[in-house]
Amino acid sequence: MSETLPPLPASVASVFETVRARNPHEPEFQQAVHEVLDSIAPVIEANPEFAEAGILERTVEPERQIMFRVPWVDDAGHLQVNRGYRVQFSSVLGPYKGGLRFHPSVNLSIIKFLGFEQIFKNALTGQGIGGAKGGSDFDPHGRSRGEVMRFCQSFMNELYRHLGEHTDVPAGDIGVGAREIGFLFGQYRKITNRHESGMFTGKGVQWGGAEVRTEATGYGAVFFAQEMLAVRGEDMSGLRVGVSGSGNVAIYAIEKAYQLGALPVTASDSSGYVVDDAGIDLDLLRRIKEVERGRIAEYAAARTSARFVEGERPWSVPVDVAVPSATQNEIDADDAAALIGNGVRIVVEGANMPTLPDAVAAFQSSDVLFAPGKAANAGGVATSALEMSQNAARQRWTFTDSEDKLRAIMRDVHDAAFAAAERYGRPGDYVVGANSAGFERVAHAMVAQGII
Ligand code: NDP
Ligand code: 2IT
Repeated sequence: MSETLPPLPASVASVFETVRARNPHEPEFQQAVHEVLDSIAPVIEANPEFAEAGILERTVEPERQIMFRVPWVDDAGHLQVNRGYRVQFSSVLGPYKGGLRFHPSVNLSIIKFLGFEQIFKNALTGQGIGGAKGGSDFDPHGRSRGEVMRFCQSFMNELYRHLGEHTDVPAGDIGVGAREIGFLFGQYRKITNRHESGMFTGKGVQWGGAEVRTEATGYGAVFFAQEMLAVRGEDMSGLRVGVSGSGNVAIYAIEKAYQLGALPVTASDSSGYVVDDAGIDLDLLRRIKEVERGRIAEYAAARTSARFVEGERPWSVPVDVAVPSATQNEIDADDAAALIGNGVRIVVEGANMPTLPDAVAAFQSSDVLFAPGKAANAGGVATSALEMSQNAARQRWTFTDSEDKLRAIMRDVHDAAFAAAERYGRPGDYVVGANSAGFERVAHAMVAQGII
C-alpha cells in the first residue's frame, strides 16, 4: 500500500519516511499517517512552533504499546492462545480512550492505525479524552457464551493493570458489544476490588452505562450527513441510503435514516450483501444479527423483496447516500466509480478508514460530499465521554437529553471541520478540515505541556 501512496509536501515528507522505515510491515498504519500528514502540511507551515516542538515526530510514535498472551480453554477442552493489544497513543488531552476490536484480522498495524485516528477524532469531539485502541485476533463468531466469557476474562487478567478511569478507558468496536463489555468489566472489578464504573464505556444502561451510547455512532453519522446536506439547503428525506455492515454502527445508522425520512436499502456482512428495494426491515435484521447472531443471507431468505449477493460489497446498488459501516478499506476505486456512476451525492464513513485514498480522491473530484470517519463516526466516542461524565457524577441522563447532546456535538464537529477547511483554503474538503481541526487541538496542547 505505502508504495502506491502519492508523494507528500516537503514539510511533512521526512516524518513519513521515518514512519515507513520504522514500521515496514504496517500498511494500514502507514495509510492512516499518510492521510493525516497530507492534510495538515499547511497547519505545520502556518505554525512554526509545531515543528520546533517536534509535534509530528512525537505524534506518530505511540506513547506506549502493549502486546500480551491470552490463553484460554475452549468447550472441547483444548488450549487456545490469542494475542492481545493495547496501543496507548496519546494522553495529551485526557485519559487514553478508544475501543477494543476482536476479529481474526487484528494485528499491530490495524490497532495502530485505529489508535492514531482516535487521537484526532477524540480531539474533534471537544471532550477531554486521549487516543488509544486495543483488541485481539480472537474471533467470537461461532464461539459459545462460555468461551467468549473465558476469553474476555483471560484478556482482562493482563490488561487490567494498564486501565483505570483516569488512565485508560476502553469501549467496544468490531466483535466487542454489550456481552463482551459485561464480561470484561466484571473481570476488572473482580481483580481490582473497585467498582470503578468510568473505566469502561458502552456498559449496559442497568449497570452504569449511558443512554444513547449504543445508538451513538450510527445516529451520529446520520446527524453528520444532515449537517452536510443542510449546508446545501437539502435534507435526508426521500433519499436512498446504502449501508454496509450489519453490526452496531450499521443498525443504528439505518434506524436514524428511517427516522429522518430516508430509505435504507442495503446491509452486509463478511459473506456478502442484501439489497431490499422495499427498505431494510430493521426488526428482521436485528433479530437475525443481534439475537440469533446469524448471517446476512438469512435476511434475504426471510423476505421476498430482498436478494442476497454472495461475496460482494453493496456499492453497485444505486443510492444517494452511502454509509460504509463495516470495516477498513471496503470502498476501492472501482466501488467509487460505481457509486459515482449511479449518482451518489454523499458518502459518510460510519466505519474507520473504509475508503481507500484513490476512492476518496474520486469522490472529491466528482463533487460528492465526503465525510471522513474521524468526524462522521465521532458520535460514538463523544457519547462515551458523556458516559464517563455521568459515572463521575453518579448521574443518569435521559435518552432525550443525551440524544440532544449528541446532535449538538455532531453539529460542533461538523462546524469545526467545515471552518478549518475554509481556513486552510480547501472549502468543502472535510478530510482536510477534520484532520486540521483535530490536529491543531492536539498540537497546541503538546506545545503547552513540553517535550514529554
Ligand atoms: P460490529 O462487530 O457490531 O459489526 C461489524 C460489521 O461489519 C458486521 O456486520 C461484520 O460482519 C462486518 N465486518 C467486519 N469485518 C469485516 C470484513 N473484514 N469484511 C466484511 N465485513 C466485515 O462492529 P461495529 O458496528 O461496532 O463497527 C463497524 C465499524 O465502525 C468499524 O470500522 C469500527 O471501527 C467503526 N466504529 C465503531 C464504533 C462503535 O462505537 N462501535 C465507533 C466508531 C467507529 P461479520 O459478522 O461477517 O464479521
Ligand atoms: O472507533 C471508535 O471511535 C470506537 N470504537 C469507539 C471508542 C470509544 O471509546 O467509545
